[in-house]
Amino acid sequence: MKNQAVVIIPTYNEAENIEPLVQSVLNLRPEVDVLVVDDHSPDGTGDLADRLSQIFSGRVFVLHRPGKLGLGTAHRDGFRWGIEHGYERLVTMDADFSHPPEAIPLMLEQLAGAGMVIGSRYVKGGRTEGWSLTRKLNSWTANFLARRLMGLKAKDCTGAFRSYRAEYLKIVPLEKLVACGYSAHLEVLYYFQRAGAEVAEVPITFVNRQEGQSKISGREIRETFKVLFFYFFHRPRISSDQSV
Ligand SMILES: Nc1nc2c(ncn2[C@@H]2O[C@H](COP(=O)(O)OP(=O)(O)O)[C@@H](O)[C@H]2O)c(=O)[nH]1
Ligand SMILES: [Mg+2]
Repeated sequence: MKNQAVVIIPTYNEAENIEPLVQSVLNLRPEVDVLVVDDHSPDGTGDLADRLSQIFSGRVFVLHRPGKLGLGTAHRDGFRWGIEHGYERLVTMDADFSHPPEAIPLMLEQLAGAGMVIGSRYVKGGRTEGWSLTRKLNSWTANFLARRLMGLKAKDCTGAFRSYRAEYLKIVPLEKLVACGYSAHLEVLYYFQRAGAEVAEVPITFVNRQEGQSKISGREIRETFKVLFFYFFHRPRISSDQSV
């Protein structure tokens, strides 16, 4: 029988991380597959992912995109691929081990009572390790503004470590999202909340990456402000075909 869950891992220059990460996800449970969404990484991550998909044929898949198109659109393409391929549960995680793979089984189990489960740094028991003060401040500010301007209620609105029930993703108008990058996580959460879908959070320890480099940039910060103000002024509604 086909596996029910797929872990979507967007990559851009993650050659040091991709093999050990995929291996640790596959070791978790036999019923979890992996989709790597690589944006033509100059360091050859896409080739490494292809090799993994040959070694672990039927459990590891690769989506190659022509260039760096953003983390938000990588998740979106991963969602579409996962839904088309009939997975019932989808997980998104970063490739740099900041999101602990061992949290995935609980995040999948908790989907029994929720449409989305966030691997959360900001609920009791969750934390970050190895972040600079500036990085902490940026994250705190983005979460604060997301609650104030978009009305979001989760404790960790900005994190990308999440599990979803596939049927709930129809709540989100994927083609209409404003962001290409990181702030698409805010938009997805907005639509879940607006539809009244249950969002749960489980605590994680987020460890700053040991290998490779962060891709966060001034452009991402500017895009986050664009998203925050767009939703503050427009408060997009959900249409009836988006309800679950
Ligand atoms: N496919 C794809 N992946 C991306 C892109 N930008 C970032 N990523 C991946 O998204 C994840 C988070 O990026 P990272 O640099 O760790 O961000 P940080 O943790 O916020 O510093 C990592 O797996 C990156 O390789 C992109 O444009 N395309
Ligand atoms: Mg990271």
